[in-house]
Amino acid sequence: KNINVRNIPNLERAKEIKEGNKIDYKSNLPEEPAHPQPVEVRHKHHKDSDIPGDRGHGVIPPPRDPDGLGEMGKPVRLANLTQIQQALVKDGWDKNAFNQYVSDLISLHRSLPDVRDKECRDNTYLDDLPQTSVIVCFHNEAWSVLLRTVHSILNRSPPHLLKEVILVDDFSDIPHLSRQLEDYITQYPKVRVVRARRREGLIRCRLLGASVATAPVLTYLDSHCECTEGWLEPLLDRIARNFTTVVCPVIDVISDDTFEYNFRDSSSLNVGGFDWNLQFNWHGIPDSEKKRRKHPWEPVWSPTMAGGLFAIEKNFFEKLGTYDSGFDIWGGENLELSFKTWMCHGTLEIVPCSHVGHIFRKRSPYKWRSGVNVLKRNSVRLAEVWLDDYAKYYYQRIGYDLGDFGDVSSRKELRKQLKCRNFDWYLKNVYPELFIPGEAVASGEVRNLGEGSIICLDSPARRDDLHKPVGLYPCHGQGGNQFWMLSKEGEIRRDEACLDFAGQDVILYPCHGSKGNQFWNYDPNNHSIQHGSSRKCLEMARNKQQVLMRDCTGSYLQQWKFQNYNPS
Ligand code: LR7
Ligand code: MN
Repeated sequence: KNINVRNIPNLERAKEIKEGNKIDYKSNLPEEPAHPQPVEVRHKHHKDSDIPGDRGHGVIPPPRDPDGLGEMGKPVRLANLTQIQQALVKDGWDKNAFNQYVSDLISLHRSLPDVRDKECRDNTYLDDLPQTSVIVCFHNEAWSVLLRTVHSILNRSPPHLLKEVILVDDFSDIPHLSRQLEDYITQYPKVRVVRARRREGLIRCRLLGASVATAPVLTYLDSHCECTEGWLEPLLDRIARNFTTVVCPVIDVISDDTFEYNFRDSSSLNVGGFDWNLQFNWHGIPDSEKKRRKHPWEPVWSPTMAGGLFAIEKNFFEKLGTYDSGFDIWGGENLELSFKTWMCHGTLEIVPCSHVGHIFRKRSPYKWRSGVNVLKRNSVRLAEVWLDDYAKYYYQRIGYDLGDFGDVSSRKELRKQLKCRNFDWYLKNVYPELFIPGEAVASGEVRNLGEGSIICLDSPARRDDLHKPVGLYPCHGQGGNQFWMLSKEGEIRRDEACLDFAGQDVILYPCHGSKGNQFWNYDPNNHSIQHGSSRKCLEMARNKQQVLMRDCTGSYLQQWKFQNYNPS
């Protein structure tokens, strides 16, 4: 029987797949890639009770040397490497964007310290917690990193709560992830491998995992994580109390270089946000949340999730329409699920008693798709469906060039059927801290009128880019790093970064909202940008490379033009 994949909602489709109906994937390729068809790898089956060890999930882990490399999450620093070793280190970095050579030296079963707040250990969770399927998607992940993820799940999850670990291979093409992986996991009856038949990207891979999962709760992890003691119970407890709660662990940092495990203690906890490039970012806990909670170890409401590490009740996930399966490769799905959770009557929380480490990388090591801006396409789909009128602030950032983003009518229909609240409600009630560009007095590029009027203020403004002098670059008209806003409060800002002058360079600094060094006065008639406290004017250096602060003279080098100026 041929099924028209386009018309089957994700759920139904998953059922069809399970019931063994063949979907002719190639000849019926939908415009919007449908829920993919899995190939399940069969392996010989043990009964759980036959095998001791690994906390009852499989064979006994090899004896651990307490002084072994990386044990207790300690950093591994190598010295005096031979030339061959150095070449191997470099190769590991090139292939993975982390130090695979170091990872390979560390036990797959390494120990981690238990640094949860004391209350987390004493905390009594419900007796009848639901079971979970842990789903780990991977594309060309390093062996030791992937298997350490798996063992940290097996070693540190209560057996009665862990139904299965589903490894979803997103069409990897490195050999160890095929036969060797299958052979290896036969020792662990709870671990299954499912393979995508073509490169799906992480979003459809997760849907593939969900379609074969058998437990009532889905727990997703990236393929380079390590779970700490007691990570699972507090997550499942929140869902058991309210199935519309979506929960994230605290994400600790595993160093990409030394594999040191760095705990984030509950006093420095962050929640998730986003900016108008529709990029996820972290924030301190807002005051309203500090007040609502009585203890630092209590769950925190979070406007968004990072995306990779969370647990959700399977039926609730399905009710929310899972993910937009038109999202390709990477990105956007975390905001989609976050917005949906809040707007469609759920709650999104970070649970301080649950800690899972993740290797944060500085670049994406694998191939994306050629010829398309995948992230932009995903983000436009997201904006079209969920942002209502606020979509324009994202479009402003991409120069109103939406490109071909496919068909989103079924996603809009889903939103209507769920009777979700609108985005305005979300911003006002869930994320009131977010700066809304609509309230800006001026926006767009800031062009200097000296030296031929071709130079614009230009700086990246993400967290890691702050504290650096603001730059200049030929105006390109594409928004991005040349998009600035003048707020009613006199800040020149992009998202949470503000132009700040403390007597030396004009730098970008986190906006503090109390004027001072971040207060600027733009005069649309003589085009000057005068600094509040120093009374100096912003000037372009003659070399067109630097921004200076000088006494105000009215020279062309001190004249700037905001693209849009609309005081009201
Ligand atoms: O085509 C792909 N197929 C895959 O199976 C691309 C990726 N993947 C797998 C990959 O092997 C990994 O396990 O998907 C997972 C996520 O990919 P990463 O690790 O390259 O992503 P990331 O950690 O840089 O990105 C974060 O944002 C993504 C947005 O789509 C996902 O939501 C990731 O899960 C998410 N990671 C986290 O939330 C961990 C904390 C990072 C932060 C902040
Ligand atoms: Mn990751």
